[in-house]
Amino acid sequence: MTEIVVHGIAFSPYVRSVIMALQIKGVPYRVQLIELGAMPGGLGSAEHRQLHPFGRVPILDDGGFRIFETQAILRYLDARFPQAPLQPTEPQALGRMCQAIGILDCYMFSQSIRPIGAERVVKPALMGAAPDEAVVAGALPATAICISALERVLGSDPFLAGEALSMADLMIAPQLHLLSPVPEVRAMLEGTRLLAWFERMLAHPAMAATPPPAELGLPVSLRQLQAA
Ligand SMILES: N[C@@H](CCC(=O)N[C@@H](CS)C(=O)NCC(=O)O)C(=O)O
Repeated sequence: MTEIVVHGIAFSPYVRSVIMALQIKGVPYRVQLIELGAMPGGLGSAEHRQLHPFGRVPILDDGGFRIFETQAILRYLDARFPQAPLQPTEPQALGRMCQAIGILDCYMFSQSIRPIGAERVVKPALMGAAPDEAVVAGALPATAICISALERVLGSDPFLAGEALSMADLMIAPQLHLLSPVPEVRAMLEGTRLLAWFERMLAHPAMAATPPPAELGLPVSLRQLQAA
């Protein structure tokens, strides 16, 4: 088999989604970390942009075939390694999966995860810098809309697309994990079915096997989340 390489940065929830999929499918892989900072080969450098023209991660390299955009990577992996399928075939389940991924990619990442995650989690933990609270406050209304939209997609099922784990769960759970230490987000999740889903996802072997860097201080269980 050709070597599968995931190019990424350590705390990226999108990169984690790809690694989780590879683990669930039992496919061997190697992670190639892209350094943070202005250096040759670093995030956003000319070398990085040769792999990803928008300077983002993850990028998957399968024996020279390169692909970026997490949901494209996951669909590619699902076709390439059909064991443990990650996409439902039933029309409504498929629609729900795609809708949840659309909520993340079109609204939630840019309007909620990126600003709040950067200010309240990444900046203080990795750079020792104080959060810009105006940025956080500005992102909270969109966060509430995203959580309520995902709650509606989930309904009363165990997973976002219905009875079975899908790409949508692998994409949303690591993102929510990044925001889970944020008190305002925890308050929004309180009493929701999405919180029960998140607890199930935190206990999933692929989540447990891909912990974010310890410096971020993310909870590993709901109990730890509630105690924080
Ligand atoms: N739509 C892209 C989003 C990827 C993305 O934004 N990744 C973040 C890390 S979670 C990133 O590369 N951030 C680096 C930056 O913004 O400079 C995907 O699905 O892969």
